[in-house]
Amino acid sequence: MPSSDWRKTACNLCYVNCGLELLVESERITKVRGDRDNPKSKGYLCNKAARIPFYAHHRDRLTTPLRRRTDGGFDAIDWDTAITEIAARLRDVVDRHGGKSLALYGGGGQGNHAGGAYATALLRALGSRHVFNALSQEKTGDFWVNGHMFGSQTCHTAEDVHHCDLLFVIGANPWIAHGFPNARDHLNDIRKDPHRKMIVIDPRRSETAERADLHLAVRPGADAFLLGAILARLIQRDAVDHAFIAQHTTGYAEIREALLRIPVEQWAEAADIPLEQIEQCVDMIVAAKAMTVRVELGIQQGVNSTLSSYLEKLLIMLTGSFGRKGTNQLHSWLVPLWGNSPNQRFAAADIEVIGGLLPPNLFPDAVLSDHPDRLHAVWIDSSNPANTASNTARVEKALRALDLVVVVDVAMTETAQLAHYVLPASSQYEKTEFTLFNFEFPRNYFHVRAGVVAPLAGTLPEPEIYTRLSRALGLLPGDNALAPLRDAAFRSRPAFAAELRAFMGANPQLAALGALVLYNTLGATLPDGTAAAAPLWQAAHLCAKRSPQAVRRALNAGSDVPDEMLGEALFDAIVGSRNGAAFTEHDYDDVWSLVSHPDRKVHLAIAPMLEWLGRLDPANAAPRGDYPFVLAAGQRRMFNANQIFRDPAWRRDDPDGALLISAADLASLGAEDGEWISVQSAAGRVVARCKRDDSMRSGQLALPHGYGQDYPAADGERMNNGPRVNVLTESGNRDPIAGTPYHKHVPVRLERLAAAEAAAYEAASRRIHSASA
Ligand SMILES: Nc1nc2c(c(=O)[nH]1)N[C@H]1C(S)=C(S)[C@@H](COP(=O)(O)OP(=O)(O)OC[C@H]3O[C@@H](n4cnc5c(=O)[nH]c(N)nc54)[C@H](O)[C@@H]3O)O[C@H]1N2
Ligand SMILES: Nc1nc2c(c(=O)[nH]1)N[C@H]1C(S)=C(S)[C@@H](COP(=O)(O)OP(=O)(O)OC[C@H]3O[C@@H](n4cnc5c(=O)[nH]c(N)nc54)[C@H](O)[C@@H]3O)O[C@H]1N2
Ligand code: SF4
Ligand SMILES: [Mo]
Repeated sequence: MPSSDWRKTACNLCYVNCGLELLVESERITKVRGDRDNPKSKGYLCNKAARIPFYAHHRDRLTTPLRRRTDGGFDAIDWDTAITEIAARLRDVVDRHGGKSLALYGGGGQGNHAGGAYATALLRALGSRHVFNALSQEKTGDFWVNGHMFGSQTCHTAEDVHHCDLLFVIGANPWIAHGFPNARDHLNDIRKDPHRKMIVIDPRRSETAERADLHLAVRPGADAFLLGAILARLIQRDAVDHAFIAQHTTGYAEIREALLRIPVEQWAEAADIPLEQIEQCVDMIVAAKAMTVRVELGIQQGVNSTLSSYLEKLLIMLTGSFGRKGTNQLHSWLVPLWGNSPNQRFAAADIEVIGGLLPPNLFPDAVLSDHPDRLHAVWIDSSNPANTASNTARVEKALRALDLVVVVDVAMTETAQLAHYVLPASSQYEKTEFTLFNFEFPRNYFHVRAGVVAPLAGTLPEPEIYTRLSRALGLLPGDNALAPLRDAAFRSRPAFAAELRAFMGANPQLAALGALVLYNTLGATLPDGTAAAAPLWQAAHLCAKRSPQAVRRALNAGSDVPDEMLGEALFDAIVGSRNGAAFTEHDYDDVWSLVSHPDRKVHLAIAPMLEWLGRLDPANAAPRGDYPFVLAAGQRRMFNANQIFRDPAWRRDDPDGALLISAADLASLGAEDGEWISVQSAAGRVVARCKRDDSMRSGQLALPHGYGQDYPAADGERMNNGPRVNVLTESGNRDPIAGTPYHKHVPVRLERLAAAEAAAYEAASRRIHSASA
């Protein structure tokens, strides 16, 4: 192999996962460019991707397993010792408290879901299905609504932004956060085309709102009032799509009645939006031929989030903006990223399980309660809950209370610092990876990435970690026992399929560990070292069975590929391509086959939602007295990317993660722009540098997501950089159904600092940034 060349992969910084080419020189990534051959992103790239070398190579990567001492420090241990000891301690917890006392937290971040398949397999083999992850601190309210409307929580709406003539953005900032492919290109195209429009609902004049034809600067947390008022006006003006409603939905009469009860004027006032703007919004909806609605955390982590998700779906359905070119759709899956768990509850924290997931906001309760089903051990992979789950103090208390905490990560996170064992993973550019963020319709894509640089010495890819652990636990047979399967895989796929059926029939106890069996057998035969993609083999077969026409179209497969070989062809296409491949290509009409209700209709009336709507009280829309400001705790900015980067030098601006504040609020505080300010909530206090920002509404503040990481300064001392925003969030400030946090609505008060404290913050900031420069 030449010592320098461009290698194909994908970006791991957000869930769009754009295709990339990385220049690798002497096993280091030195340059990043968009991959024009990637069929989804076609060369697109945003500002963050150029900084990927700061993720891949930095001086705080983990290179050895660590075991915590009683004094809180860590000893380096070898892999065999780590695996043996962890297996013994896991076995002990399961023997004493049962498999259900164990939970998985994480299982994949923005770029890595391969490991999650294996972690889940091990969890199930040990007798638990408890999984906490980031999806259940943002999307489970949406999943719950989808479950009722479409018949399964895995039915998930996609957006045809490319073809819409009205993009309706609610609580999302795609210019900065992306969230759909090639976001900035699409926003620019809409702006330039006089026939295409955009409406944005956001309290802030965000970078996206600036480009909108209509910006509704809603009062923070008042989206349900605003959406309710818009829906009521659509019905009053008889601007709904009666033909669509009659043909494709049930329950219209009931929701019509509920929406007509809304006192529009009062709700508009609660939302702080003039009635004329609501009329203008309805006019634009009526004029549109194809509207696509795009939502994100502004409502999903806003007050009344599940209700707002419901109202958003009603907006789509009542206007018939579904199942046509340029509207919202459902999409197919190669493997669903979450499950369907209607009416299941998790007793230890008394909460509904949605999409098979438990909400991080309830994680401390699940550990600290005295319920007999409480958790005793947690396995954390690709997640940093000590920074990203609500209420840092309670999360840390829960982590300290557990009998066993194991963290698998690439770096020494704030969570890892509280673990009993820390296991160093190879980075996402050192191993095979894929994500299950495949949300496109009518063409949907899948991308298996091979490693582009060698694994850092001392690290292991996750499938290897889970293989070793499963063997140490006596759950997975050794290599010799699997050899006949591997031999069959080298002979032919049909031979492998037959051998596997016989093997699994004879070893029913291995049912949960199918992913590991495939990795250790079929995996050896896959191109470019992509063994970790082996579990997709079964997924490809299932997908080909579910949607044979769509798979045929995506693969361009003619009659020479018989139905029974279509799954193999799909699997080969996916593992064989280094720049991603389409796996389904639907007709727009196929969307109805993706609805799970047996009548293939959208069920509009959801009783708990209509009750909630009836309970909304406009008197509660304004903030509380003790805490007069509303903080959006966790804004996406040009230079943040969850907890993925740790070296502060990656950021080209906003080094301290500033508190954004309007000029009026800054003046009433008597503070200077750039001053260090104390932000106090009911849960805790952080100090941040303030920044005057004229896009903010008065009374609303914003702190960024993705700060608060420790990193060694030049002298080796670990220093924390930027606000640990979840110090301020309360786990109880959450959605009553989904348990998702109301992060966009944290009541806080501000205080100026005494000179000495301000000087200490200033000095620490200088030290961190000069050290990492
Ligand atoms: N740069 C960057 N991009 C990212 C990420 C990142 O860390 N950095 N993370 C990725 C991830 S994991 C996610 S989930 C997405 C999230 O992506 P987004 O949800 O688009 O990003 P946010 O900035 O969290 O919030 C979106 C908008 O909600 C608005 N908002 C605040 N309060 C309210 C309210 O009460 N009502 C309404 N309607 N809007 C409100 C904010 O002003 C903001 O403009 O971004 C992804 N992309
Ligand atoms: N207050 C507030 N809190 C929030 C949010 C907010 O807006 N406000 N946003 C929420 C949202 S939307 C999200 S998605 C979550 C994200 O929060 P988390 O679920 O904690 O996920 P990440 O921040 O992406 O952290 C990824 C972790 O994976 C590690 N990692 C990177 N590569 C690998 C790898 O290859 N293998 C392994 N094993 N580990 C790896 C990184 O070092 C990092 O520790 O945060 C949530 N928390
Ligand atoms: S949009 Fe997301 S995936 Fe694409 S380059 Fe930017 S951060 Fe990476
Ligand atoms: Mo997220």
